[in-house]
Amino acid sequence: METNRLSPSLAQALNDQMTKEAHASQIYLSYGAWADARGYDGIANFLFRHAQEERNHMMKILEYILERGARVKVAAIPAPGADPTSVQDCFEKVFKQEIDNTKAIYTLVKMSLTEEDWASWNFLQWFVKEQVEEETLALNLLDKIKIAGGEKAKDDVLYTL
Ligand code: OFO
Repeated sequence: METNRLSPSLAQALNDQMTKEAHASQIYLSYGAWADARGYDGIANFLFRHAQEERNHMMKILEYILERGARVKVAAIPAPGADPTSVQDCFEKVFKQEIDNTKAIYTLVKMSLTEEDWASWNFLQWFVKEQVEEETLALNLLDKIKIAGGEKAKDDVLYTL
């Protein structure tokens, strides 16, 4: 008897999304380490906490795949890429990362809709909502750095930030 409740393509796409969340976590870890090395403890702390959140997102997807009786395939996580060149660059990269992730979530939602897999569609709505929050958070960071002087922000202002 077939107990797998996910289509092979959706199971694969959800597994890929797990890797994307793990990748996002590594990216935020690397940015956090970069900020900490420059003495921006508050920014580093924010990025480390965000890294943990991305890992939680990965676990949420992993648990869902298992709940639906499909196979979890843990894949290699790509390296995070180059360090930011400034705090402004860091926040821009965070924003871009979240936009890319939103696109990936929307692709999954579309797949679940096409397949009429309403359980997956419902599960994915949590991520749709979460992405609105995360994009807003990233936009707020960009607003703050703009007020602080953007690329010209002085070290004491960045420290306070
Ligand atoms: Fe930054 O968000 Fe995960 O899904």
